[in-house]
Amino acid sequence: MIQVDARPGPYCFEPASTALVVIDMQRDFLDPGGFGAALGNDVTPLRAIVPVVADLLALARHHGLTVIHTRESHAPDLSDCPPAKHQQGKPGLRIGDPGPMGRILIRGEPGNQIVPELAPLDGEWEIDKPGKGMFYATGLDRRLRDAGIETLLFAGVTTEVCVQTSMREACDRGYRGLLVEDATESYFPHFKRATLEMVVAQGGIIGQVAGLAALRAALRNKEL
Ligand code: TIU
Repeated sequence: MIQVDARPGPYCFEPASTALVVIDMQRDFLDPGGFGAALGNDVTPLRAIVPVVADLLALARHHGLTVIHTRESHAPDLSDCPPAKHQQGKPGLRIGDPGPMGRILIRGEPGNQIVPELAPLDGEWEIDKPGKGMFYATGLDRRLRDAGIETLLFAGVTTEVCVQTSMREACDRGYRGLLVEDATESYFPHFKRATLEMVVAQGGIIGQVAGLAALRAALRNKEL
């Protein structure tokens, strides 16, 4: 059993029953001209975590964890995008509209690809999700159960939207989650800080938090 020095207490997991979930590290959110920028955000802080997420991916791959990549995406005919979601955001910059990287948040468009530095490898799971949470309309719960996955390490963007939603959904379904705090980012630093506090408050009400260094140290101890 691996034991990570986490907050608010130790986080224990077995690599064989653990998946790393990298949420939505796609150009739509990280590159200028994408959905995140279209919403009025500075994408620079999100770009900055790419090397950390790459290191986390390398660590997970080295230790044989299941690796899952998600993309927030919709069908070209928007049949999986409810009007309420379509109307969110700034007027005139909607999901499905043409942008510099193709249609915004549409499956298969250049902007919908995971950034090349974090590209999925053969055999890793790629989950296209029409919601903010990774369980809604994806069939992921069944797949995780079939694979014997019980614990989930979370990384990606944005901390308070898709990452936190997915972590809460996971908690409700009986998975124990660890948020890797330097491998997640928000357009709003205070939202990230608040999310980390929310996760660990009340005895870890929806999961736990640790940095990549603590995770690495725990895995290294296992090898000694
Ligand atoms: N806008 C924002 O902060 N996030 C999203 O719309 N999607 C994700 O978090 N992936």
